Parts: sequence; structure tokens; C-alpha cells
Amino acid sequence: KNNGAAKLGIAEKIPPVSYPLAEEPAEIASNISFHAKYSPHFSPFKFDPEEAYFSTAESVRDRLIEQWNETYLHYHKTDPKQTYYLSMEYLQGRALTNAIGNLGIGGAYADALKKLGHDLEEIVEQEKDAALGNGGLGRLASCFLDSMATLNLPAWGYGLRYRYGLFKQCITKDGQEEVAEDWLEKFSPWEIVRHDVTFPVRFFGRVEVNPSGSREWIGGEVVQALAYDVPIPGYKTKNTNSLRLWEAKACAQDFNLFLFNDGQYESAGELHSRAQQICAVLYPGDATENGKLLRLKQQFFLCSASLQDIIFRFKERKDACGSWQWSEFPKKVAVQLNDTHPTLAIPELMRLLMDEEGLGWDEAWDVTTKTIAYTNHTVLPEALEKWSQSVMWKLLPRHMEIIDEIDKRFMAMIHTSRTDLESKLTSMRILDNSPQKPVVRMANLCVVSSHTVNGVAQLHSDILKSELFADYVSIWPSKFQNKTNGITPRRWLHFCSPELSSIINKWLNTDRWVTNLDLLAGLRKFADNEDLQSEWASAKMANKRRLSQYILRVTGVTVDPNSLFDIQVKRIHEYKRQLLNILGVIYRYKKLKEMNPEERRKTTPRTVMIGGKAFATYTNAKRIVKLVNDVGDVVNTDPEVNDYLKVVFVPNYNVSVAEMLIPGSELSQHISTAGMEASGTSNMKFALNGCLIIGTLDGANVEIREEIGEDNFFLFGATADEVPKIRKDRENGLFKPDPRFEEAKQFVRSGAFGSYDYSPLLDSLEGNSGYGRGDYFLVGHDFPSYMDTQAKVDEAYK
Ligand code: B1N
Repeated sequence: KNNGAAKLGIAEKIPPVSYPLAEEPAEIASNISFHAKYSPHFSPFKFDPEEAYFSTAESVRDRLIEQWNETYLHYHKTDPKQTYYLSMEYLQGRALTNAIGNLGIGGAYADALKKLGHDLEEIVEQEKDAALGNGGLGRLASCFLDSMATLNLPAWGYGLRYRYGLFKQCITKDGQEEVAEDWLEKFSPWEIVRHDVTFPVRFFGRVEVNPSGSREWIGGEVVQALAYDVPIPGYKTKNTNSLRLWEAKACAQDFNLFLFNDGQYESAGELHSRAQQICAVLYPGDATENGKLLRLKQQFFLCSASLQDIIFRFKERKDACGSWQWSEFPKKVAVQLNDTHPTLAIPELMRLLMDEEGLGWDEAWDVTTKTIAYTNHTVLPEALEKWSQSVMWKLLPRHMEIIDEIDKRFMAMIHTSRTDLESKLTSMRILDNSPQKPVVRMANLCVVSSHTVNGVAQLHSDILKSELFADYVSIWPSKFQNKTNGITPRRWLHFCSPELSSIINKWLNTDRWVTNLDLLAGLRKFADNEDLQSEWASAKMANKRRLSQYILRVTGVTVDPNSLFDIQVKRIHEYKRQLLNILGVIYRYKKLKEMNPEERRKTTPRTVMIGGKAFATYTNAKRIVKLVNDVGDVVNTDPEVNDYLKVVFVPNYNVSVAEMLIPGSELSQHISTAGMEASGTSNMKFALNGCLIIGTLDGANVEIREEIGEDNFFLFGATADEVPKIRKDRENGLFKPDPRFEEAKQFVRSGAFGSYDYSPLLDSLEGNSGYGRGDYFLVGHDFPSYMDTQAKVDEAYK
């Protein structure tokens, strides 16, 4: 029975203890009380909601650890091929509801807490979101972890344990203000620090050639990577995977006691504070020069620690079975790169194999390219990573040698076997040696070194093949694939809308849809059933009421649950076109003002909610946040109109806020300029909650529309293949703006929403050409079809 443990050499040392896991609410309650009493974190004399949360979480964690240990031993014993997801971002959100839901003990815990005088709903609110990510890319990583655990896949995530994750967004009279959010302020009950899992990670230094000819990276500074494991439970399975987050630490000997005793306290601890900087903050993902070196250090730190750990475990499992070969590595290990942020995994794996394990180039290259795969998440030029060659030579000299060699060998291959591509070589190469700014193109390095490259929705993957990576397709036709994004149906329907979830259970007579969404098609045959319709409508109304109370609490604005709830929540970006949305709202407001009361009564009352964070340095995005807030202030206090229109900026949009908003939505907006949103994932969450979509043919919208049917999707706007010609026509002065568009802009310029100067924002919509001006995102072009389509929404709602 203990084969796995025997392999680990721990079977004899640790007798098999079984921790008595309580099942009955009374036993669970005493288990929670036990943690409240013995937890070193709080006074044993108080049991307020916060302490109740931490004690509850610790009691749930005991169960997770049991399953997690069993899972680890199981995989040690069976030695399956294991997937490792390398990501600089994870947007985990809260863990308590998810954990007890996946373990199937939600009801027992609710009852137990009731016995202790607490309400589970209130207790879960005590948890801070783990927001170690910016947006869709980070949330996708977290959804994948949940789904892989549920599918019983041996799959781990690797990431960084940022001290400060995504900032908290406060709204002031000046618009967005960023405040550091300390998610570890008290502590996180969900992580297990692994003092037994540490690896050294080097920066800077130099390369030395040994007498044998092998190369060695030495000198520089070395920090320790310390692992923190977050158990990831699957739904209704014992399988419990790991999210391993690395923290950077200096060693005790790096603390200079001599300097300290000499009174030079800061210098004494310099190496310690430099190590601490590495995981101090989540990079805001913006395209500024600032902090670039630190970001590169973060990326390498993740890659190096993770690969050392992966190799360690591979060898540990192999050594237990006798002799083995490195060619088996790709049969046991798959490494998936979440965008180019962990690209350094490629040269680091090459270095570890060659310099540490003694493999030759060809063998190391074969292992590396069979192990690594790359997911692209964007075609936006400013998000395609390029690292300065000189910075890279300084920080990672050995890796630059390796990248240089990969580049040389790629060129040699083109010169010998693909002379037809020689004219394209300059742009296909990994190194861009242009004299002004020599850089490494990370996406090119990923394409050349991965066995598979995927986009995240069909349209996006097609664009990768026809544009961004077009030149590579004829070399490796089968390398390029599509994997349309997905979401976990547990968090995004089953747990966030228990009302709707139980209606679905009832009508399908099963809850198997929770792990197989295809089964939802079984509802189709009841679509016209009036009982189902009224149950559905009352679940939606319950969720709208809950959302209304939340809106009142966080904004002070009263919204009417009988109005149409129209929501756009996502990062604020010009390509996502929150500006199109708010200009449409502004036009609607102006028309409502011009109507007489009789006419107003015939309109469809709407509550428009917009939420999302703007990068701290993205000025136009912040102006959009301010504009939405200013419009809300005017509209919501205008007694002539505010029975028919409310405009709410939902502050501090995050995973937990999404769990509140999405179930209460009726219309959601996914209105990016076609071709620019790689996939989108909230579109899926809204659709799953019975919300209709107004949107463009972009990203996963295209596939969602095919799935839910055209009559559930309000389509408007230019298509991706039309966009280049529309931009060209505009440059040639051929654009004729719709009068409604002009009227909306003019209304803002007239000062209808206060004295703030919106002209830089509005000017970006004017002019003939250029990124950032000349309406690059086609707001003006799509405005008329957007307004016409919104009119259809109003009619349909009636
Ligand atoms: O990745 C999501 C997609 O659903 C979205 O459409 C896409 O915009 C998003 C640099 C990014 N692409 N690129 C990023 C994040 C952080 C950063 O520093 C780029 N995020 C996306 C999941 O596929």
C-alpha cells in the first residue's frame, strides 16, 4: 500500500496516522473551535467573523492536506507524464467556497458555523482575494488549475508569491487611485511553506570554460527560491494538485554581521532587501521602461526555480526505478508557457541539461523542444515582449550565449534548406540586431523552440497563422494549433449562482453538467416550458437583488432590479472600447433629456454598470474611468431621467466582485475592435449565467455565438478582415462620422459632465491616422451599428 512512500524513503519513518476527519456538523464545529483555540495567530478569547474564517479555513486545509499528500504519493508510485503550467500570473480569488464546494462539504460547514453562531455567507466574505495577476491571462491559469485537478490530471502550476498583488482601485474625485493591497497582511491559511524545497537562482556573473571544454556560469549574486504550496482540489475527486509559488530569500551568510555591528544597518542587509524586491510586487504589465530589469529577474527566477524542481522530481522518480535516459524526460514532463513571460525556461532548460547534466547540444535541444509548448495570448504589438540584448548579457550571460546559438542554428537551417525564406530571415530571427536597439524577440524564441504553439480562440489562432507567425507556418505546418480558452463551471456557475444551479439540476435531473457542460444542451427541450421560465426568472431576480444591495453598499447608488442590467467588466483598455459604451450611454442620456415624460415612459429602463482597473500609467484608460464616474454622478442625480437610466462604475473589479456581478447580469458587452481581443473569457462566464451578449465578431465571441445561437447575440461592428481597409480609408479622409457620434462627443466637450478636460481622450477619436489618434480602435466607425443594435436590445427586453 505504501509503495509510493517507500520510494520516497519515508515509509518506515512516519507511521500511517489517520487524522480523524469530521463529517457531522457537530464534529466539524469542534474541529473549527480547536483551530480557534490552538491557532497561534489569534487570541483564544475571541471568535469574531474574521477569526471564524481563519479557523474554518484551517480546518478545511487539514482535509486538503490529506488528499494532497495522497495525490503526491499516488503520482510518485504511478509516475505518469506530468504537466507543468508556468505562469507569471494567477488570479485565484477566494478559496473557501471553492474548497468546501469541491470537497462536497459546503452544507456541513454551513451547519457547523451556525452552531458556532456564524453565517457561512458572512464568513467567506472575510477572505481577501489572492490577486496575483492582472486580468484574463491570470484568471485563465487559475481556471485551468481547477479543471485539471477535476479531470484527475497530474498537473501543477508554478508561479511567484508576490507580496503585493494587483492594486486595490479606489475612486476619488480625480478618478482611479491605486492602493497597495496586502493579501498576506494576516496570513494565508491556504499555503504551506516548504522549507524542504529550495533552489539557488543566480543573476549576473560570468561564463567560464573548464579544461574539459564545458561551460560554467559563476559569480554574480545568488538568491534562494523557497516553495509555498497551495493545494488545488478537484471537484468530487480526491485528486488534489499543487500551485507552487516561489519566494526569493537571501541566505543567513548574506547578512553582513560585521557591517551591522559597525552600525551600517542598511548595507548589512542589502542582499536581503535585494532578494525581497524580486517577489515584492506583481508587474503591472504595462509597457513602461521602469522596472524592466526587475521584471526580467522575476521571469528568470520563476523559470530557473521551477525547472530545477521539475528535474529534481524527474530524477527522484527515475532513480527509484534503476537506470534511465534523458530521452525519457519529454515522456514524463510537459511544460506549458503562459505567453512569453516564462520564455527563459527554454535557455534555462538547455543550460541545466548541458552545463549541469553534461548533455551535448543536440541531445539537450531534442529534450527541450519536445518538452516545451507555448500559448500566445495577444497580437497587440506593445504586448509582444522584446528584451534588450545588453540587459540580457549582463543579467544572464550564459543564457544569452545559448539564445545566440539557437538563433545561429535557425539561420543556418534557413540558409541550407529554406532559401525561399531568406528574404524574411531578418524578421524571423530571434535576435533583432538593429543598431539603435538590439533586442531578443521572445515570441520568436518560443516559436522556434516549442513543439506546439497555440492561440486562445479560433479567430485568434487563424490570425497567428496568417499574420504574426505566417512565415513559420510553411516550415512547421502542424506546429500551430488552436485551443479556445475555457472557464471552470464550478466557480462560474455552480458556486456563484446556487439558485440557477439547482434549477438546472432539477430540470436535467442530474448535476453531471458541473463537470460536463455539453449536458446543458438537455435544457433546450424545456426552453418553452413556463415553469422553467418562471423559475429561471426568479433565480435571475434573486441575483439582481443581491447585486443591487452590493451596488448600494459600495457606491451609494440605488438601482432598480426591474431595469435591464447591462454590464461591461474587464481591464480598461482602448481596444476593449469602454469608450464606445459610455459614449452610447451619453447619447442615450441626451435623448432621454430631450423627451417629454410620456415618451420617456415608453423607453426600456437600464442600469449600465462598468468596472475594471486601468494600468497605473495608462493615461487614456484612466480618463475613461473618470468619464464613466462623472457621467454616473450627473445621470444618477438627474430626477428627470434617473428612473430610466442609471450609470454605475463598479469599483475595484476583481474575482470576488465578478462572482457577484455575473449571476445578476442580463446583457453583457464584449465590444472590442475586431481582431484585437485574443479570446476573452468573461464572455463565457456571462453566457453560462443566461446573460445575452452584445458584441463584435472578435475572440471567442465568434464561437460563443455559434454555440448559443444568433438570436442570443446582438452582433454589430466591423469584422477583423475589414479593419485594415477601414483604417486606410480613414487615412485617405474617407471617413464620414455618424451625426449621433458627433453629438455625443460634443455633449462631453460642452462640459455636461463637469469641468474635467476630456479633450485629450476625445481627440484620440479625431484626425486621420496613427496609433493613439485617428480613432485607431474604430469607435466612430462602429458607433452607428452599435447604437442601432442597442435599440434592438431595448425592444427585445420589452
Ligand atoms: O489573455 C486572455 C484572453 O482571453 C484575452 O483576450 C487576452 O487579452 C489576455 C502582458 C497580457 N493577452 N495578453 C495579456 C497580460 C499581462 C502582460 O504583462 C500581456 N493578457 C491577455 C486569456 O487568454
